[in-house]
Amino acid sequence: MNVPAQLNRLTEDYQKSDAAHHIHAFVDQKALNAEGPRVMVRGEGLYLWDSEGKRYLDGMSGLWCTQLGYGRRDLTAAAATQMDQLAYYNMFFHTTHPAVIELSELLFSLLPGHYSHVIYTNSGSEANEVLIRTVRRYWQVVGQPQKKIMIGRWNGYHGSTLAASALGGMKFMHEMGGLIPDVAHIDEPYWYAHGGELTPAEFGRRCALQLEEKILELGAENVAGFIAEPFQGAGGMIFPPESYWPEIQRICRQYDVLLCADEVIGGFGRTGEWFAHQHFGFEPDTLSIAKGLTSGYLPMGGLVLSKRMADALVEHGGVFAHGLTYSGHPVAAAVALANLKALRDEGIVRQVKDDTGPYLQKILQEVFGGHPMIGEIQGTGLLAALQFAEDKTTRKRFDNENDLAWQCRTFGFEEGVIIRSTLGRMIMAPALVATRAELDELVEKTRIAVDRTARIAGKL
Ligand code: PXG
Repeated sequence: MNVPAQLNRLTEDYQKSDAAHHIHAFVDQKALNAEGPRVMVRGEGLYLWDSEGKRYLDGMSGLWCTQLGYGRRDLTAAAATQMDQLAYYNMFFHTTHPAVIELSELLFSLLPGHYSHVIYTNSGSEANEVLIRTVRRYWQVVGQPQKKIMIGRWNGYHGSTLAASALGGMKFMHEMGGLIPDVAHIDEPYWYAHGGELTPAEFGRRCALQLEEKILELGAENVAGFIAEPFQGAGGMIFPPESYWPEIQRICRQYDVLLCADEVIGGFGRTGEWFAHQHFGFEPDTLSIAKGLTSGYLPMGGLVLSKRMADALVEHGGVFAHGLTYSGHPVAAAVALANLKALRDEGIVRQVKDDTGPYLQKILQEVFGGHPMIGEIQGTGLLAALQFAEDKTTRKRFDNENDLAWQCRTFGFEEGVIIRSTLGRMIMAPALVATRAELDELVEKTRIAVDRTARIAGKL
C-alpha cells in the first residue's frame, strides 16, 4: 500500500510538530507529547494504516461513525461534484439548495412517519445545544414558558460544548468550565455495576422511576424534556434492561415531558434498525443525529423534530432565532445523501439486522461466553461491549478495571485491532459494511488482547 507523497515525512517529525501546536481531545497533552501519537495516514474499507505502514482493523468505525468504512469513492465523488457545482450557500437569505432538500426527503423516508422536520448542524454537540433552545422554545410557543428544565443521566454523553456537556453526566467534564442552569440528572441504568440484588427487570424499572421522582421533585410544570441515549455509548456501551424504556416513555407522556433520544451513535443502522429507539421500541419526540449521517466523511448533524413540535414551531412560533453559517452545508448534505442512499440501496442496514449483526453476537458468545475475564457480553447489530469481571458470580469488578481496559486497548493496537476501553468494558462498533471474515478477525484479535490482559490480571 503506497503512502501518498505528501505524507512521506518521518513519523517523529509529524509528532514533534503536532506536539508543538495541537491540543488533542480528552488526553493529558503532556503525557501524549512524551509518548507521541500514532499518525494515521490512510483508510480503506475497515482498515487503517499508520505512518509506519502498520495496518489496523478498525473495530470502532473511527469514533462510531464510518458506517460505510473508509475510501468510498461514491462519497468522495458526491463531495467533489457538489463542490464544483455549489461549494457553499447559506440558509439565512430565504435561500436553499437541492442537496439539502433531497437529503431531507430521503431522511424522512427512512424515519417513522411522526417526524417531519430537521434542524441541521455540524456535529452532535451542536444538535444537543439546539435541542435545549428548541425544546424551551416549543414550550414557550404552546403557552408553558416555565417548562425549562432538562433532565439527563449521570454518565450520559451528549457532546463536549458547554450546554451539551451539562446535559451529559460526566462529572469530570462538568468540573472543566461548569454547568448551565436548569439541568438535572438521574442515575444510569447500568445493572451490572449498580443493580445489586435486583433482577435486571426490577433494576430497569427502579432507574426509570427515578425520572418520575425527579419530575415530581422539580415540578412537572417546570420540566421541559428528558434526554438519553437509547443505549449509552461513550459511557460504556450500556444497554438498559428491557423494562426501562417502556417505563420512561410512560412517565414522559404522563407528565408531558418531551422524550429526547440522542441517536448520535445509535442512528443509521448500528443496531440493525435505522435508529436505535426502534430497536428498543419507544417513540421519542426529538432525535439528535450526527456521525453515521455522513459516515463521518464530513461533519454534519441535526435535530429531528416530531410533527407535533414542528407544527407548533412553524405555525405559531414566528421567527426561529437560530442558525449556523454551515447549517445544511451543501457539500456535507451531498455526502450524507450519497451515504444514506448506499446504506439503503446496498441493503447494508438489513444485512446488519439479518446476517452480520447476529453473526458478530454469536461469535462473541462462542469466544467470550466462558472466558474467565468476561462477566457480561452486551450488544446487538454491529455493536458490543465485553464487561471485565473479577468474580463473575458476584459481579465484582476489578478495582483497577480502568487500567486493565486501557491495557487491553493498547494490546489491541499492538495486535492490529482498534477497540475502545471504558470503565472496565471493551467496546466494538465496526463499520456496517464489515464482512463475516472481518468480524472473525476482529473477534480473534480482540481475544488475543483480552487473553493478554487476563494474564496480567491473574485470570489466565
Ligand atoms: N451525543 C452522543 C450520544 C455522542 O456519542 C455526541 C453527542 C457529540 O457529537 P460530536 O459530533 O459533537 O462529537 C456524541 C459523540 C467515545 C466518543 O470515545 C464518543 C463521542 C465523541 C467522542 C468520543 O466513545 N460521541
